[in-house]
Amino acid sequence: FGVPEEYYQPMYHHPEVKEIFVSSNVPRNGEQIGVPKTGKFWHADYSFMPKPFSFTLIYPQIVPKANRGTHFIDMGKVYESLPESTKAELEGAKCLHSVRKYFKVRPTDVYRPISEVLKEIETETPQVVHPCVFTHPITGEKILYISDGFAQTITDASGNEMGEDFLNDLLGFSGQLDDTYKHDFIHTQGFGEGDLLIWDNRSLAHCAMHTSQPEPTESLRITVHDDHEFYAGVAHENRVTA
Ligand code: 7UC
Ligand code: FE
Repeated sequence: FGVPEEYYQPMYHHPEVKEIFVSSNVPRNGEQIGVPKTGKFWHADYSFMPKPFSFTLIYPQIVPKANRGTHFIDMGKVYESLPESTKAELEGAKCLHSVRKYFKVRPTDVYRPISEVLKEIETETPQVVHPCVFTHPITGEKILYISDGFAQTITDASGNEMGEDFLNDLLGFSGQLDDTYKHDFIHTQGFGEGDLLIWDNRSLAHCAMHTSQPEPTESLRITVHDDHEFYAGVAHENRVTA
């Protein structure tokens, strides 16, 4: 599928294979492996990074009885369904992405001043800018590349902020603000033991299901870059420093 990229934070790494990202609430030999409750919000993996990856592969190891699955939204279909007037407004628009809203406090952050942690997030993962809409290099379809988890602000083609409402309206239209998860754009994909989930991280936004009652769950994840640019011109100076 492509070249694996290891997650930027070691606390997510599998102890033996660093390219594997572990989502788990099941200690092994009394030790936490990876991070519990990852990805429980709408996002596209690594959209807060200069070069997001093409595919995500998830291999569940311990499957909970309830809430087994992941919600998906095809953001290509969402773009296609937008009114022509909105498509016109999105022409040349850009979106800032950041991990700040869902950055997980690390065990080593305990007793650190929150201001210092926040500063570190901005230094290590400064906001990045991606086009609001890009063309999928393989399918040729246009993708609305925004998410509730990582999208911060949208600016129009002349660089003017388009306001919170514009972003929220787009997110609402896409189904990402529907907390019943029944929106027409939402597809919920279940999985069982032995399944391997593979998805296109360019066109699909996703949201992990996690039980509110703590049930044991563990899954392994690999993310890869394929032979194509994520979108034409990606990562040419798209890091934004304050
Ligand atoms: O802990 C998590 O939910 C991980 C998230 C902040 N990032 C996943 C990714 O690949 O973008
Ligand atoms: Fe994810």
